[in-house]
Amino acid sequence: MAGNITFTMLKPDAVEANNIGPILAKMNEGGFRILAMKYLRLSKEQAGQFYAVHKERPFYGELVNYMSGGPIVAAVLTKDNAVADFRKLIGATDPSKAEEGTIRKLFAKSIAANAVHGSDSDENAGIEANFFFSQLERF
Ligand code: 3AN
Repeated sequence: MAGNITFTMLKPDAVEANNIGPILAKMNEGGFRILAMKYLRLSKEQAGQFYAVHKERPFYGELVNYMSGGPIVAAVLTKDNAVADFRKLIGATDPSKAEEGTIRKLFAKSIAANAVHGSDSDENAGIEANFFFSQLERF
């Protein structure tokens, strides 16, 4: 059965462009409620740990530098069928391929600076939420 939480980050490009408010509004309009949220800057080590699954990919170094290069917003969101519905709401990884009206189509600058992260499975949603938040920080 599909789970009801997903994990997201508003990436450094979205924060820098002052798009935290508009992007959160899109998430709310898409039916997502916020269970936990924080504003922080990842160290290189933390970004490397978060993206460890991509260690072998050619863009790993760029991704780690990028994600530790400025503040982000990390959040746990809830909705029925959260993971799949959220990935539909954010659109394709490459914003030039993202559907009209999706968050990445509206706000992302490039495949690396693509405005938001969304978990790709229920299992990873749990792992990623636990990376940033303790049980006590969720409502
Ligand atoms: P998604 O975030 O859509 O699940 P993944 O898991 O394939 O995409 O990639 C994780 C992150 O790595 C992306 N959000 C993006 O920031 C970055 N990334 C993916 N592909 C590339 C690429 N070809 N060049 C640079 N960065 C990339």
